[in-house]
Amino acid sequence: MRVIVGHYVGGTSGANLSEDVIHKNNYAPVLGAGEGGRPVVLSPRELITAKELYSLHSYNILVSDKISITRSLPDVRNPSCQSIEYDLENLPTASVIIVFHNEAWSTLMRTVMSVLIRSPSLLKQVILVDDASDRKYLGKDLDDAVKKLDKVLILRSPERRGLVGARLMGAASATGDVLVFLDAHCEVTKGWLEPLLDRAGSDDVFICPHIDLLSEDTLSYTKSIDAHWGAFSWRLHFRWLMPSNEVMKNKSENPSKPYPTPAMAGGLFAVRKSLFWRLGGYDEGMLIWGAENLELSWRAWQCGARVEITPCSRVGHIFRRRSPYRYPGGVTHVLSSNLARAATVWMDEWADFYFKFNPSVAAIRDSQNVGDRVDLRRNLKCKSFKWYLDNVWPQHFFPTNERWFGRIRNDRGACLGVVAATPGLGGPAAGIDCGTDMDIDRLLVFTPEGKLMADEGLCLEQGNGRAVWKGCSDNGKQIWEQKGPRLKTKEGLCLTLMKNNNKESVGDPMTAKMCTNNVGQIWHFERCLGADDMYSSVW
Ligand code: UD2
Ligand code: MN
Repeated sequence: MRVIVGHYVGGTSGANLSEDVIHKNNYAPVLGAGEGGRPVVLSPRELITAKELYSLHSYNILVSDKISITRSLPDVRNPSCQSIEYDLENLPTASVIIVFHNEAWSTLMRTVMSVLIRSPSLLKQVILVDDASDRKYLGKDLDDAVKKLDKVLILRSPERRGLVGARLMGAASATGDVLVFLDAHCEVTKGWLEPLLDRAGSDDVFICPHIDLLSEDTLSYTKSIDAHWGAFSWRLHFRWLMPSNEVMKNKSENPSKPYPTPAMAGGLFAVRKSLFWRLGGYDEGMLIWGAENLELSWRAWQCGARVEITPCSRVGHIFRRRSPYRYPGGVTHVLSSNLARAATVWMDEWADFYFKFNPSVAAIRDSQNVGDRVDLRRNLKCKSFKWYLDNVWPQHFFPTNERWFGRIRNDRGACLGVVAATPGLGGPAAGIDCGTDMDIDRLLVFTPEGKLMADEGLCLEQGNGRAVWKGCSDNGKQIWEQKGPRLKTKEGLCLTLMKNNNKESVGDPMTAKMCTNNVGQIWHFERCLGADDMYSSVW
């Protein structure tokens, strides 16, 4: 299973719908609907309406409006979590901060109510930050509803600040010891807060809950895969990946223990307020959406703190395929400038790598003023990105100065690379068009131990019959030895591009076979980026 966080398309926010539809709150709970986290199934007629309304929020609003804002949810925690007793007297207090822009009423209120119902008295306040929503139902109606709720307050930003600006606004007025951030379309489950506060109390960690799935179509609550941690691709897109073997081993021995993650998804985490501010809050130069999660993760790790996930805190989140709201300035500009800022400040020589292969982001780099963030890094005496890769994410698939990096071209024309499909999904290996040597999809990392790595953490593996691209692992079938122009498996077989009579052999299958004088076994190694290039940066 793959969970998608992040989408690089700006929405229309219901542009084709009538004002009346856009501004009205249609929350009308149906008895029993969605209880226990079960899916809500619509009639064929309702499905048509739901489809029409989809662009408003990029989830099924008709379903959400039928589910009580105080619905029950399953307890999906591991039994070893359920039996932990926390010393509530000695845990810090919490301010929960929920920022939103044009969220649906029922979804937003269900987020708030789930927190109120399922948190111990350590919950000091829930701060809603309205990031310049223009929906009528989020105006006075919301004020009135909030006034009736103990501990809940609402802050309004008249201008659109983006999620970073809105979260900073919430954090600045928080009175609890720990800041707990949530997206506005979440539902927390039993016992969610205690493990977060227990860990956040230690003052050196950003602690994330285990994020479960609220279906965008039915709002059913589904457990997400246990074995995941957060990282990112060469294009700096956030990805869930298999954790290291060491983490997997610790998880099976001690399923309730928090474990480290190279990066956080971004929306859901707790941190001691003092640590949040000491490490520089957020980069205020970041617009609307995106990249702040990577920036914060790198900053935390490089500046002496940690990022972890606690499997005992379970929170459901609606992952959406596309972003429903507008991006003032355009989605590309917004994302590129955020990514440029994060990479420039934290990635050292890997920023050069990133900018080289993402020229549109590089073009925006010079217009970014990151002087104060560079000062922050210096003042906090933060470690290098190399330290981060070596120590926090040694399984990473980025090029380094010890790793060969480039394009591998078969003598018959085609290149070695992953056929474009769902990112990270892999599949049978075949010859691909060689494109240009600036094309990230044709570039491979060849590690000293013999792994052939592509972007998205895929490694070339000799499967049963065919060579395949699979998630990198310790499997010996992912080890290749370069012998002159040949790539050999441990058994001494040669990687062969089979003849299938495709043009330039693009699309032809690959497998490891007896070594012969077959030209399909001859590979040309075209080096792209050498150690010198990696270390040419300003740092
Ligand atoms: C993920 C994170 C999200 C954020 C994002 C990268 C999770 C579950 N979600 O994407 O929190 O880190 O990656 O930036 O980890 N919002 C505003 N103003 C805006 C735009 C958004 O207040 O201009 C709010 C929005 O209403 C929501 C929150 O920010 O409550 C996050 O936005 P999202 O849900 O679109 O992000 P998501 O979950 O796709
Ligand atoms: Mn979200």
